Amino acid sequence: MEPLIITCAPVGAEVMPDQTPYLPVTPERLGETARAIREAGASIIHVHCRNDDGSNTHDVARFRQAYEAIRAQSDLIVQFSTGGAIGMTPDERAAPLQLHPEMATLTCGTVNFGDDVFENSFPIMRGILAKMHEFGVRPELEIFDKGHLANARRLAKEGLLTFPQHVDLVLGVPGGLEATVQNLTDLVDDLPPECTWSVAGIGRQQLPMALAAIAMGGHVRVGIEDNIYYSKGRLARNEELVARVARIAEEAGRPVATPEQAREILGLTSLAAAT
Ligand code: KMH
Ligand code: ZN
Repeated sequence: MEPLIITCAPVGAEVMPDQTPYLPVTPERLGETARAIREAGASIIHVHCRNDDGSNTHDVARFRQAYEAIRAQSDLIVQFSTGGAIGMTPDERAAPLQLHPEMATLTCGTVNFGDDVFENSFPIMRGILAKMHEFGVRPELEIFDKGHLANARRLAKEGLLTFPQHVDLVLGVPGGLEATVQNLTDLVDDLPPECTWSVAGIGRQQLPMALAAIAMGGHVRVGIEDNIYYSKGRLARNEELVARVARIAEEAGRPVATPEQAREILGLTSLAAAT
C-alpha cells in the first residue's frame, strides 16, 4: 500500500491554553512542535496562529513568523488554515495565503459547529479559491458533511477547481457528519476518481478513524486541534499522537511517508526544487 501521510494539526482555533499545557501558542513553540512531529512521522503541519495570550489571529506577520519557525526546524509540508476561527471575516481568513504556503485548507460548505455556524457560502469559497489561484497555493478540501462533496463538484463545474484533489474528511464535529466507519466509507466511495484523502476524527474518534484509514489506504490527520487526549483523562502531546499512528501503520505494513514522499503523492513541487 501507498506510504501513509500523517498530517498534524497541533493548535487549531478552539482549544485554549487553560485546557492543555501542550498547545503550541507562539511561533517558537510551533517551530519546536514541527521538529518533534516530523521526528515522530508527520509529513504535513496544518497551521493556525495564536497571539501570546492564546487568542486567535490570522495576522499575516504572525503567520510569517510561524512559517519561518516551522521551516527553520523541519521540511514539513506547510498547510495554512483558511477556516481560521468562528467570527473571522473571509478576507482575514484568506490573508496569510499571500505568504505562498504549499497548501491551505478550503472548507467546502457551511456547517453547524457546536452552537456556532462555520460559514462557507459559495461566494466565500470562491473568494478563498481565487486567492489560492493568485498565490499558487494547493487546496486541501475539507469535508465536514456529505453535501460538501457536492459543493466541491459544483466549484469544479464552475471551473474553479480541477479534480483530482487531496480531500480531508473531518468527522465528528458537533453539527457535522458523525465519525463512523460507515460514514467514512460512504464519503470515500463518493470521491471523484484519483482523489487522495485523509480523515480527521474529532475527540475520542480520532484513533478509530485513523485505524480505518490505515486499513482502507487513506491518510490520517491527528493533533490537538481535533483531540486533546491521548487516552481517557490523559492529555496528549502532538508528537505522541503522531507517533502512535506511525507505530500502528508500520505494524500494519504501511510505511510512513516522509514529507518529500508526501509531496510526490500529492503532486507538489519538491522542497529542493522550490527553494
Ligand atoms: N476552526 C474552525 C472554525 C480549517 O482549519 O480550515 C475551522 C477550521 C477549518 O479549523
Ligand atoms: Zn484547522
